[in-house]
Amino acid sequence: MIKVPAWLRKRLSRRVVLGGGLAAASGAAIGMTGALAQSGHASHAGTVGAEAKLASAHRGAHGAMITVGEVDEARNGFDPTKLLTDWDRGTVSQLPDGRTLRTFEITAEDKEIEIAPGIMFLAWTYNGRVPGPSLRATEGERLRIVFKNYGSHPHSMHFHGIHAARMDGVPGAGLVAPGEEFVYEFDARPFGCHLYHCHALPLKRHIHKGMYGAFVIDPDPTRHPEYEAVARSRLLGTAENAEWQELVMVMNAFDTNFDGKNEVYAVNTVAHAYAKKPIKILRDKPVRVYLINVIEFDPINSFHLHANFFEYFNQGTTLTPTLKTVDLITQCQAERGILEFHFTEHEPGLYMFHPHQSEFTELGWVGMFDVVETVS
Ligand SMILES: [Cu+2]
Repeated sequence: MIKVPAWLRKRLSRRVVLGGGLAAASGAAIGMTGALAQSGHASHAGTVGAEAKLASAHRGAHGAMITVGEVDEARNGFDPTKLLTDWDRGTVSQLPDGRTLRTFEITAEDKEIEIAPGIMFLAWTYNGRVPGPSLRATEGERLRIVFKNYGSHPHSMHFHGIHAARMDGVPGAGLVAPGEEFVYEFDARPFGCHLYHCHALPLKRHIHKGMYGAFVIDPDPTRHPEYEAVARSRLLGTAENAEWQELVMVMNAFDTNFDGKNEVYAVNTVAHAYAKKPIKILRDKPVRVYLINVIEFDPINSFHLHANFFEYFNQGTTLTPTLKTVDLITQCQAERGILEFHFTEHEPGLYMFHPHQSEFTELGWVGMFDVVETVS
């Protein structure tokens, strides 16, 4: 196999993506995949074989409709694989009445990010990443979010949760001018899989520029005696929770030419990230996905899991499933929920997940679970 030097690999990959289109790049893609596999360029050496297999599978399944080349994760400052499990738990202290006060510090910043190989997007970010940090708290805590706007436009943080009108993060109630600061404070409730986003106007522009993130409130088991075991399994830090493989997936999209339509779709921003680097799943451990849809311009998004079915907790606000034994759910903007499934009885291998809007898949939103035997 011919070894392609790194500089040429980079130039080639960008040229084919930008100039030739994805389908026309199939020949180059085959060559590139070989080069990547041989050079061990992937950050996880163990996934190289899986990537090569996957690239091959994709050429068959989607006619090479997959991005070619790599996104510079170091320059972006975030790695889609790490985003899956990267929870921001803030800092914790105790209030005089004994309750827990959890404090998060968030800044708004303008930042150019790479959303597909060679495709840059001038984003507005929370803490320099898209999606913003995945905030995680426990039901009943007092939350304090210190928000500083270092961006070039007014921004806010509007939380999907229960709070006072003056904490709503809308114009007149927590909209923050550039260089200013605001402190949002409210109780963490109800438990569930929520989100926060900027509520400055025009709303669809501020959201789609990258100003959104997961906001998960774990149930307090002592408040749910009838489902205490389930609540404990949802509570980060417990032994019961450690039995699960939890992933946060924010379905997003980008209008790169300001025509009111999206050109690139993804989970956690980078097109085809989890198709190229499948998500490792230990076969014996159940999986819980916190799934949030924030795409603008398209009225609906969906999540379909191949070769398996799952239970679904709409908005995560119940401890019993709201849908049982489904392999597809739909979400409109800001809709979200929790998926629970397992591969215990499956043979190891690559299991695909994607929306059932095929166009979204071809434009970046498709991934793979790499189910492996549990390593003892
Ligand atoms: Cu904004």
